[in-house]
Amino acid sequence: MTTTAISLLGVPTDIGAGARGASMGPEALRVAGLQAVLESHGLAVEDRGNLQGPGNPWQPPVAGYRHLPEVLAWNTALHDAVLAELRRERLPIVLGGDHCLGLGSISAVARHCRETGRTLRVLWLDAHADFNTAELTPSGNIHGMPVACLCGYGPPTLTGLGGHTPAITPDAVRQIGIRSVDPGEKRLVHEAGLEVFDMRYIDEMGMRHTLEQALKGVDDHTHLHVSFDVDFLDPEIAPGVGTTVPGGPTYREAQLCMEMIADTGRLASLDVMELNPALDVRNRTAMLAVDLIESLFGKSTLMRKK
Ligand code: 6HN
Ligand code: MN
Ligand code: MN
Ligand code: MN
Repeated sequence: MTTTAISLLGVPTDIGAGARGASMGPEALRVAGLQAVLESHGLAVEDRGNLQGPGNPWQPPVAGYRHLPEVLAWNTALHDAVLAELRRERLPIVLGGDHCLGLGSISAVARHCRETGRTLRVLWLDAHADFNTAELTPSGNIHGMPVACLCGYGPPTLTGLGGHTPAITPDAVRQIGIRSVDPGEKRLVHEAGLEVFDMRYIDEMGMRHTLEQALKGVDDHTHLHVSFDVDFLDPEIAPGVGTTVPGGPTYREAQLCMEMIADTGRLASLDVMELNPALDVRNRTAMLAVDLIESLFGKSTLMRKK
């Protein structure tokens, strides 16, 4: 059974990013018609508005972290908001905001899974592995660190956000679309045993096989969480992000990815991250994101017999 009561949670911050502007992401997704599109598929959607948190002081990193106290404040607020929605049996869609917010979102999802005896599967759709630590990061930007923090590599304030350290183990995660990993980060990804379907894998095996592998083992007890970093998409079709990397999935590949996730019927929470309207062209990337989210919630060209 899929939960169809949806809550939109806007988190207007770029506190973990290296470019300003993802703070405008929630509004751009609203302007692109996200709520109406979901409602057109019979889903009940409530927009909870935006969470609040500290402004972006735009400071250099301190001991390997940029804006650590502010990142903690935003993620604590998000953790609490996501957990509240899940406990009411609603499906939260987090409108980012930069990807440091994956930490608050997924630590709440992991906590809810522990409370309800579900198995968590996280699909991390991204150009980047987001598996840096203070020692490994080339930038100090915490949006490059959330998966590592969730797996217990990071400062105790962040790794313990959901009341349990680590929040998740690497075997809960499947990364898809990866094509930019820093040298030290690469070592840690291997050491941790993270399962990564990088672009080379997708090129060779195709998106269909990739998703079949990434979804293997998903069953009636699975809580499926999708963390969709919009820079997952090829920058030719999705220019509105701060950290573009060439060679991402095409429109058709991305659609198939979303449709195959929808087919599981297990999607129970979603992040839409890193959309940066300051870098977009006439809200095109936001509209593309909404189009793909529509597929994630079951839009398909023709009715399909199950
Ligand atoms: N994102 N690996 C780079 C860094 O600075 O750590 C880029 C991270 C990008 C993070 O897109 O969510
Ligand atoms: Mn639940
Ligand atoms: Mn990311
Ligand atoms: Mn990314």
